[in-house]
Amino acid sequence: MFSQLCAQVSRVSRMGLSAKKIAGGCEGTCLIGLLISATLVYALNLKFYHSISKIHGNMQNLSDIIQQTLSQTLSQRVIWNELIHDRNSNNSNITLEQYRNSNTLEHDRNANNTLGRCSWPPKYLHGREKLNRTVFDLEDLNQVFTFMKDGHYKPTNCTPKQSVAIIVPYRDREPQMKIFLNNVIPRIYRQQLEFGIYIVEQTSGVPFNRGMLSNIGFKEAMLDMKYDCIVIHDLDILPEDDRNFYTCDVNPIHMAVKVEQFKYNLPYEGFAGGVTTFSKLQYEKINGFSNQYFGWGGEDDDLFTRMKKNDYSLIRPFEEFGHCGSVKHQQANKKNDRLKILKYAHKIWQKDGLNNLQYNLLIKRLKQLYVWIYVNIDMVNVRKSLDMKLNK
Ligand SMILES: *[C@@H]1O[C@H](CO)[C@@H](O)[C@H](O)[C@H]1NC(C)=O
Ligand SMILES: *[C@@H]1O[C@H](CO)[C@@H](O)[C@H](O)[C@H]1NC(C)=O
Ligand SMILES: *[C@@H]1O[C@H](CO)[C@@H](O)[C@H](O)[C@H]1NC(C)=O
Ligand SMILES: *[C@@H]1O[C@H](CO)[C@@H](O)[C@H](O)[C@H]1NC(C)=O
Ligand SMILES: CC(=O)N[C@H]1CO[C@H](CO)[C@@H](O)[C@@H]1O
Repeated sequence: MFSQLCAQVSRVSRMGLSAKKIAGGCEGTCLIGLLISATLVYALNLKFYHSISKIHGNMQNLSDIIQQTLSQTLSQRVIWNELIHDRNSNNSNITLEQYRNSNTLEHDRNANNTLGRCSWPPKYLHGREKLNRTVFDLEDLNQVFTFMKDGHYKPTNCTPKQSVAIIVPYRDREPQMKIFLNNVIPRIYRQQLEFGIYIVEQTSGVPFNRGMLSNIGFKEAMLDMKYDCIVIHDLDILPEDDRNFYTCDVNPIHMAVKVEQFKYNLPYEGFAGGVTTFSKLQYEKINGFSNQYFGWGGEDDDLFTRMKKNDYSLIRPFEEFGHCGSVKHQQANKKNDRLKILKYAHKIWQKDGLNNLQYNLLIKRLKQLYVWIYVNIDMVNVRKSLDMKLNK
């Protein structure tokens, strides 16, 4: 039954693609043919959705998704089919389950909203663009991004596909932060998503703890609103292409696939650093990041272990558009005990992470372009809890 449906999906997407090719040199009677094939594409989609809703009878009523499908223009349909097609082309053959869930996520959000959905994929994208590396004052950036308020933006004339919390672990990199804001904000804005930006800053003293700051950002963002999706975002690795969508799927998504500092390549298959997205549920299931990694590195490899333990795979659906610029700063000191802790990653993940997170929130302040969170982390205490777990 499932393979039958799979075949149907791929037939639909193939038809979508061929319809586009035909449209190129088409006039007169040919248009009638085109109309017929368009109707066929819709009919097949309709049948497809109906089959799914029959299988998952106890899931949501999909009828308004079908309505939405029907009301989209043919050209949008074709683009969407291409997108699905792209995802399939390389490693990830999108499963029915994935396809269904990415729709129901939208469905839930929009259950009783009177605004129409924002078009998806978004209409006014720029594609790949070099980073804007000029450092502007925050006051100037405030004047540019007047649509931002309290570190938050929501499209006003349509319902966004998802609401996304961008979490940025931070310490002592002010110029990079300004470049970050000036590049990331317009790209997410063009994707017509609802988003909040959280700059989570650690006080000076003990070594930087990217994992723990991410967990804190997650907790604090979810206190503000029920975000669908959380993006853990390095300050110095910035997407150069707005077709790399800041969204979540049924698996965590790795966005920083082709990073400038690695000559626009993936350094290794399990690389989970840079920019990674999780649904709220996924982040909670893997128990967030480990809190134990102080100093450079380790936490992202540990994260990969957590995903595998929960049968998630880290997917790269927008790999083709995954170019990211690196914004240089001084090299961090890479000497620490991360390798020792990594050995225990598979043993302690359930006891160390979101569920034993303790921090001292000093400041949480809404600025125009971001929410500033300033925290103190007590390294001795955090490590104590690790010792107890290892000795058990
Ligand atoms: C689904 O919703 C439509 C329109 O709201 C309604 O007509 C239909 O009866 C619903 N179907 C189910 C199975 O609830
Ligand atoms: C995708 O899945 C279909 C149906 O299961 C299978 O026939 C096909 O070979 C798969 N394609 C790839 C690239 O894995
Ligand atoms: C949907 O509408 C109902 C009734 O107007 C309201 O109580 C509920 O909060 C709304 N749900 C969402 C998710 O906005
Ligand atoms: C760089 O950013 C500033 C501020 O957003 C903008 O005014 C300017 O046009 C950008 N420069 C380029 C070359 O895009
Ligand atoms: C992003 C990426 O690796 N895309 C590749 C997917 O597979 C096709 C065909 O094998 C390649 O041409 C793409 O470069």
